[in-house]
Amino acid sequence: MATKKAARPGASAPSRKRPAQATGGETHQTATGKRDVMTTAQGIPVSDNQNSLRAYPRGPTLLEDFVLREKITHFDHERIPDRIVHARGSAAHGYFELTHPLTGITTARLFTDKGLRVPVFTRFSTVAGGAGSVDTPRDVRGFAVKFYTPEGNYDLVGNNLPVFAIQDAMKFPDFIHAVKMEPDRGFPQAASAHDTFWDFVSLSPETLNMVMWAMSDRGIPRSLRMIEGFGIHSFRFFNEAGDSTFVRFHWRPRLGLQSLVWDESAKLQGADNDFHRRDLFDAINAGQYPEWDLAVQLFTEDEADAFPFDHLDATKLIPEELVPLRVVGRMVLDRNPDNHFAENDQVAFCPANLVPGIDFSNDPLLQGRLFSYLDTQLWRLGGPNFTQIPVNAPKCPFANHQRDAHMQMQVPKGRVAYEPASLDKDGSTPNGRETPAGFRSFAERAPDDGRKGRLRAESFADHYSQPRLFWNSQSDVERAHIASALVFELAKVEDDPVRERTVGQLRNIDQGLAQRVADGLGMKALPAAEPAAVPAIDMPPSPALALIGKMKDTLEGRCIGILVAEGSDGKQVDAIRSAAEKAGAIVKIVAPKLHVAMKGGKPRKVDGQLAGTPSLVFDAVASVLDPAEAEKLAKDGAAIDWFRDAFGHLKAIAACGGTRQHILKAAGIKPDAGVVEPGDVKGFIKLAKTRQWAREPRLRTLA
Ligand code: HDE
Repeated sequence: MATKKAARPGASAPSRKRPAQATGGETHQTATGKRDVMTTAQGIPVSDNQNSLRAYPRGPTLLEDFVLREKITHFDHERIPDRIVHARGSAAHGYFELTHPLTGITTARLFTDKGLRVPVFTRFSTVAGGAGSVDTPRDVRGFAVKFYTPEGNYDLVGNNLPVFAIQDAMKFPDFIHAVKMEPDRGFPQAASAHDTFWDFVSLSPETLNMVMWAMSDRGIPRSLRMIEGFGIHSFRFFNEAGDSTFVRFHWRPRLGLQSLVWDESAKLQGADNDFHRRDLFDAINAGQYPEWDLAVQLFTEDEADAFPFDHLDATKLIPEELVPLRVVGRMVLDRNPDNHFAENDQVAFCPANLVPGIDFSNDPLLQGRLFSYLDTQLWRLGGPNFTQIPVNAPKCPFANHQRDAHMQMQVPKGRVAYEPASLDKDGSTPNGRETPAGFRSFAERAPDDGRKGRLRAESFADHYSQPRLFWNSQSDVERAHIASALVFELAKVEDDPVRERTVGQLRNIDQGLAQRVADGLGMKALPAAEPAAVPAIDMPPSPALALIGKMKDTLEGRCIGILVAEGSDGKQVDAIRSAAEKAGAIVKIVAPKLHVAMKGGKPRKVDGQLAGTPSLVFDAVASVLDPAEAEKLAKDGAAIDWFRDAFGHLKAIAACGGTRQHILKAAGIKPDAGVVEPGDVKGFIKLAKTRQWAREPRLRTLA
């Protein structure tokens, strides 16, 4: 039988370059591109990376093909277990700089050495979805910072909400099982709008404070650069004399807070799964480095005793009116990861990573976390040597007698891996007895009447006062969004008793809220209030808990889209672009085709094609169109949606005559005060800095 000739489709010519000669001890890292020929993991040059080894041209593949086997084997093992929570994340490198030292309060150099700059690695995440889920579901966002300090790694592993959903670590697996996809059907992914979540909530009133926060627009942030961060639990600082002060940590974004509106966040899940990840990456690439102030709330044990709640309860925040915030430093994120897996996936944060001068409090949720993170990382990263992975390794010297285990990357020398030891003649092994600056725990005095038991302190019993405080601190727009979010979520619940019980819980927070939600759901009567162990007390509203008040009227860090087509007035486009850029925005030109010739100009490449660049990805939009082109676009669904969505999502619009006459008309949009002429550049820039809240009641029914 005739055999076909051995063709090598797709094969590149074998490299003629000779592999660099390795001398003793030299390493060549193909992954870092240092070697100019491809090799196997054993360093053997590969002659053909396109074709496997065949017995003859159309014959079977040979088992001896170690190049193929190694390549496939490595690929087969590329995935490691997802984080059980916070699986989807986006991260960046940067630095923290101490501006206002806390001298006399803590010995931690991070907080005492004025001007000290330490590298940080920060990871933001959603909680419920898998690593491949979308960026904009309604969810809490993780905000975890690893400080590589001169005294070792300090991890502040927080969230973008100041309170948590449960009081005791014992309930964490239940809470997470309830929010994740339901186990029999495997959906919904990355969403709390389903029965098991609301079942748990309705039976566990301690969740309500966080649920109120999550139902607010803080649950759907516009950008990771525009979220706050909170350490949540109380920690302790202590000084040389051993005096202790409690501390709660807050990150405040320099760009102010900003959120999406619900319809926008839902549509973004289709338009751009990676909206937040891309936004962070692009901003850092463009040199727009996001920045946060780190502030602390400091209070003594006596002050804490006078709070109308227990600060050891992680479902409670400390109002800023009670304990003001004190800014201590700033964090700047100025470098994207080089490799998503090596850094974002392999980073291991742990609330137990503390430096001397900081200690835990007795918050029972925090105490459980101290166990969980290391435990899960041993499983996820395969053994205790994950601390040697570059993103996890301290940047200060470190030494101990820990040895061996999977994936040991170090080659410790000498006989001595223990202490005390007399065989360590040159004193080169670490000595754990002579470390006066070593980590010490705060010498807390145990109460005389303590008794062991599975207990929940009585001071943890009030579940309604703080959600009421939150509700009472919101503006009308925010209240409407919270009530509408509750209606949306509870409308997805199939089991009537779950829905009714939840509304019964809301009655304990605020009758008006419960009524609005019941009306939105079409309930004939308000369900009975759920029994409350302790009735809510009224606290004075706290403006700091509202979101809109923390938004900044600014274009800094925002993104403006300008729609153009053949024959658009290039001068007008440039005028808008330069004014927006001057105000700090990133501007992107969108057109039906990737190249357009504007009036008087040559064809130029635009930043996005209309159908693939919906107005969802912009904070405000403008259109500069030749009337004939506008007429054509009025028949294009993508163009109609561009304006319908921008208008519906309360964005400022600069629309030219052709756009108004043809596209806005086709979209059924009646221009309001948030729609200006593109010639009114000043007016547009001013409007573009905020959402057009006044438009909302005319557009949608809110609860
Ligand atoms: Fe976490 N949490 N958590 N958590 N958490 C994890 O650790 C856990 C809690 C937070 O970007 C896990 O390495 C328990 C509060 C963030 O890698 C796991 C309890 C807060 C991240 C874990 C809590 C957080 C995690 C999963 C209740 C805000 C992502 C993967 C006792 C203050 C870190 C991992 C990253 C991750 C356990 C409650 C924040 C399973 C048991 C409260 C930002 O160990």
